[in-house]
Amino acid sequence: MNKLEMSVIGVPMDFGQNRRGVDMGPSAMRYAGAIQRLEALGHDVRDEGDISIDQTNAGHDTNTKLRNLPEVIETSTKLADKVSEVLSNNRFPLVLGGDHSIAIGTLAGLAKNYENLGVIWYDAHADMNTEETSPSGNIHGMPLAVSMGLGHDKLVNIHGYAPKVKPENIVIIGARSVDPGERDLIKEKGMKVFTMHEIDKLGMTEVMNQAMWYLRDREVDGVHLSLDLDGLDPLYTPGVGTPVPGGISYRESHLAMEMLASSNLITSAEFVEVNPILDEKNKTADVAVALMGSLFGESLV
Ligand code: 6HN
Ligand code: MN
Ligand code: MN
Ligand code: MN
Repeated sequence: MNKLEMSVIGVPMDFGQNRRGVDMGPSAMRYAGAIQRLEALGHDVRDEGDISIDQTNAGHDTNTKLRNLPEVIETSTKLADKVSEVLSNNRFPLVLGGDHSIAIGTLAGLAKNYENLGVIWYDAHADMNTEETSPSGNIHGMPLAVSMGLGHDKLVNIHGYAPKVKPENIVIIGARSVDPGERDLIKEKGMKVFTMHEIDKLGMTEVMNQAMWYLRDREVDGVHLSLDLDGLDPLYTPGVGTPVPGGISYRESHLAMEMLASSNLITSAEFVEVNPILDEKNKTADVAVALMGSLFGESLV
């Protein structure tokens, strides 16, 4: 693959859900050697450090079911600023989470610079809830809906415009825990979803080929990979807050990343939901970093 000028942005965020610890995800992935792994592949890697997150005002009442709404708005805005800055320096943004609510900020920063952005959402979940449909009030279950323009006004309008992504430019891969309201939305918008059923039936090679051709046919001008580590089976990535059995295997995930690498389609990426407190000896961060290796050009021989 092409040598990239990359900027790594850490987002130590755990306000998008109710289990502490996922804010240590960026450290865990750095500890697992993320920067060195990418440098060894010949990329020019700049570690931009972490977005600063105010921990002091957590948990105040906001008159809404949305947990920690002000903190999520503030962090999303800062992250969107940072991602736009990285893009304006012609660098490839690689975002390390943090819970999946950070995708609201990542996509807000990206969408300004792309007119027809494509998104690959690698996840056990659809993350398409709204305040009305959410069973939990956790904003990490909402970033795709928000980015399509559905949800709380202030989340939807980060950076002053909406929507960030068109539903028909999104491909979900690995879904196996989808709430009723999310199902309705997927049907209503006619979205492209490869559930575990399709992965079992078609195999990962065919799923990835179909996903990539689908996005090329949409004539996207960039593709963001948002990889939630709970997309994999918890056997391989136990350190996540919302594990769902019956997930994508380690090798299927590497294959998917390798296919993306040789396609040169991906223009930004994020790795989210690594929670070292729930992990077994940093296993999940190790897997995240190994997948980064494959996504950015490592080969087996
Ligand atoms: N994630 N659908 C559930 C909810 O609370 O909305 C789980 C969401 C999980 C979100 O893993 O990024
Ligand atoms: Mn914290
Ligand atoms: Mn998930
Ligand atoms: Mn997710």
